[in-house]
Amino acid sequence: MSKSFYITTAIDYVNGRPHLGHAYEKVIADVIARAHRSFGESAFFLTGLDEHGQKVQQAALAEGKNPALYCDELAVIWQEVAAKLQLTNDDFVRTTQRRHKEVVQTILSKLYDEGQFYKALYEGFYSTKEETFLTEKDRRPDGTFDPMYGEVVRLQEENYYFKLREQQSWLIDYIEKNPSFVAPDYRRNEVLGFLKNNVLEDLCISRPAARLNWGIPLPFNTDYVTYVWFDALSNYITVPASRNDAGVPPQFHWHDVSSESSISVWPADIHLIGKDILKFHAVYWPIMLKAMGAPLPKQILVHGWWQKDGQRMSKSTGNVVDPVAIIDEWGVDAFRFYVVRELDIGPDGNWTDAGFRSRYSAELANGLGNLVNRSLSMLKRYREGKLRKISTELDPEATRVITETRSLLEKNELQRALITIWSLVTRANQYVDQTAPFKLAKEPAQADRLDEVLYNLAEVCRILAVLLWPFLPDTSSKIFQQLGLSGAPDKFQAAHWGGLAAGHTIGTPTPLFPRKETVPKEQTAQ
Ligand code: ME8
Repeated sequence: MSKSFYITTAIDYVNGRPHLGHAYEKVIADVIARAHRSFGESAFFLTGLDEHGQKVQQAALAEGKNPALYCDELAVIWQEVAAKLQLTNDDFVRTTQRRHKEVVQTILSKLYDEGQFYKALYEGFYSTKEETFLTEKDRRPDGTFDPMYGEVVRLQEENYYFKLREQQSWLIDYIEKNPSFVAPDYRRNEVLGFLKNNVLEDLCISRPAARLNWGIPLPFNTDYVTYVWFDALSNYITVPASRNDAGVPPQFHWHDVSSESSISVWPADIHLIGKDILKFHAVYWPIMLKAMGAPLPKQILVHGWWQKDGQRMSKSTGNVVDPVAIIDEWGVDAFRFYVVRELDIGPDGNWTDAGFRSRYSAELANGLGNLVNRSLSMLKRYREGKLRKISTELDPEATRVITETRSLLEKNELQRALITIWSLVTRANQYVDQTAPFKLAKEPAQADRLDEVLYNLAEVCRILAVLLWPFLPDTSSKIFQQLGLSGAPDKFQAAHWGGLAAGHTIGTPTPLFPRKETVPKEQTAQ
């Protein structure tokens, strides 16, 4: 079995419902996975949930539920949202699954046997909220700790530590020699800066079960559970390990491997994550993998954070953007389009309802929707939906857009790919205005010219459907259907001029993005 392209997302804490940030990350990963499949590669897309640890335990307790039941209930909702976003994930990992827990324990046992861990007494500060130990260095100039750490307590306890310190120079060297290991560049520089200016503390990989029991017991001392980040990061490899993956060192394969179908995906091609969890992925994770003797992922791709109206989204402020509400009102493709078009992978972004509505109306309803609807409606009206002759007038422009889109998708430049695709939408809408088919239709001497124009428009619509497949799968399928084409627009190789044959008859045009009243709801209600 040859190795598939493998993309993962962060696995989300199940301490609430998915918000815009979670949905954004998953949509980006889905676009990348779909693009690779469209290029004819096999791709494996993994997402899932991080269910152990203090945050989840506390959230469950706050609702008076035991954590297992709490997670089971929420996992259903998260998977429904994944389906609603039209994610094409090939697996969905939950860190409470037996396959994951057992492989994590195998990893821990092997590393313990090899002397990678040691036990030591810790005395100092601990943030329960962030589940992390703090030192004097973490104090602010006024002596307090950042409020993000919540309540900070003094603690004295024995724990197991993973030796990181001795890997520091190796990791710096690795990141310097592999410039694309962390992207974008400024995130790579951030990691290198951190590694060069700090001595790496060894990582505490346990929590006493007496204090926190919602976790995976350490196989060599069940008075402890595994630190949630050691547990969570492992998901990227426990899933392949539980599915007989040849890229995973055999000693980590799950003993019950026969119960899952085989895959060949490791090492991961892309771990897509948000900027806040960079250190875990670019420092701890490579060192864990090196200790396991497993090949490192090719890239950690880091996206920025969304704000709402210029403010951090938070449950307490009540300004969290709910992707489900947006999708229910505007459709899944409107959501997918806005998040990818508005925010490049890297910088931070800002959601405003006005910005969303404006893109919906300008780019989707009046741009793409109008182009497809008027092109196909005119073909229906003037030629009973039948293409009479082939023409290549817009071929050069379409071909340029196809080539550029492919190269941008290969570089994960999704926002620029959409901008490029929209240059074809705009060009084709101008072409309608310039050629004025509604006037040509009134002049019998222009019949040939009208046939040409209608062909160019229909063919541009077909090509747009193929280019848009990774981004707007629903819309792209609808365009294909309206063009009377069978099959899915899911193969990039179909993006070449001349796919529609003379004599082909299209289906029924229907608006793709209904125009919406843009007056805010509060005002209409009065
Ligand atoms: O960190 N904008 O889980 P999580 C964009 N379980 N992205 C955002 C965001 C925002 N406003 N808020 C969160 C965890 N994210 C761990 C991950 S992986 C082995 C374990 C992103 O639910 C965040 O950056 O807090 C992260 O990539 C993902 O959502 C999950 O965050």
